[in-house]
Amino acid sequence: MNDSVDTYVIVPTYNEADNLDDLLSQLLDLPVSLGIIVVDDNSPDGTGDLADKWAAERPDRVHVLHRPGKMGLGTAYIAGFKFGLAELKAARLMTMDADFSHNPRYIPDMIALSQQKHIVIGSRYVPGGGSVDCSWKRVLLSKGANFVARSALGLKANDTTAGFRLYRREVLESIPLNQIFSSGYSFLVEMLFMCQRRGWQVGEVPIIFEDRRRGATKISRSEVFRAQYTILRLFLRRLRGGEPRRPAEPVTS
Ligand SMILES: Nc1nc2c(ncn2[C@@H]2O[C@H](COP(=O)(O)OP(=O)(O)O)[C@@H](O)[C@H]2O)c(=O)[nH]1
Ligand SMILES: [Mg+2]
Repeated sequence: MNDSVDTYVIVPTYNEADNLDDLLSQLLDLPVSLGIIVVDDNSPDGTGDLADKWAAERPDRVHVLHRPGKMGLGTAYIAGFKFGLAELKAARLMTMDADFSHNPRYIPDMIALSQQKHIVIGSRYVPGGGSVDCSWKRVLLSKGANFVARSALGLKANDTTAGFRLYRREVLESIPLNQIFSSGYSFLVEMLFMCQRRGWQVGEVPIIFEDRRRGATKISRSEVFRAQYTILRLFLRRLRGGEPRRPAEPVTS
């Protein structure tokens, strides 16, 4: 472990062999020192082997978690959070897609804002943010999910479904990660719901979201269905007031 690294980026991968080399080299070239945790679900295209080569060359910076099969994006994030907190003693853990939808160039600004906010979202829906090259279906899906999450759950962030995030350590330590029921994409909404309920402060850095450069999306129709179920479940929990509600926490560094 490299003592000067206290921020780790979790990159969940399933068939991202065409993207991984470029992504890891861009991340390691950033003017901030970062570690990387690749969480690969035994990708048939060999992404896990590629990640192992990076870990062998840069053991101080690149870590790989291998899981036996495709188990969902949410559980991949959780595996990365647990490893980052327990084994790497991370002060901040970030999440991003491997497909360049989330451009590494925004990371320094996200880290800077984490001095004032507990959670930082790389956000499409704040001034200066947006999406390019995305199909209308994709934009509609994202905006629709975001609208529903905000109105049904009372989420205050502008971009509630973004997977490009930074969490300070104390945020992740406050969340019962084993109790999160979403295994897939709706994990993002569930996590934000729990964070907001605990009074953690959320900041947003504008990003331009680009459609993936290579490879195929893993969002399926059943995934969309499960996300609707998640929002319904959380909505009912909100009505029952089941989550602890705490006043806004100050940021202490
Ligand atoms: N480890 C793991 N990664 C996944 C899984 N599903 C998606 N991913 C990764 O999560 C990120 C987001 O998935 P992607 O297909 O780009 O979703 P989209 O951008 O919303 O279409 C990518 O880096 C995927 O490779 C999964 O089940 N396990
Ligand atoms: Mg993507």
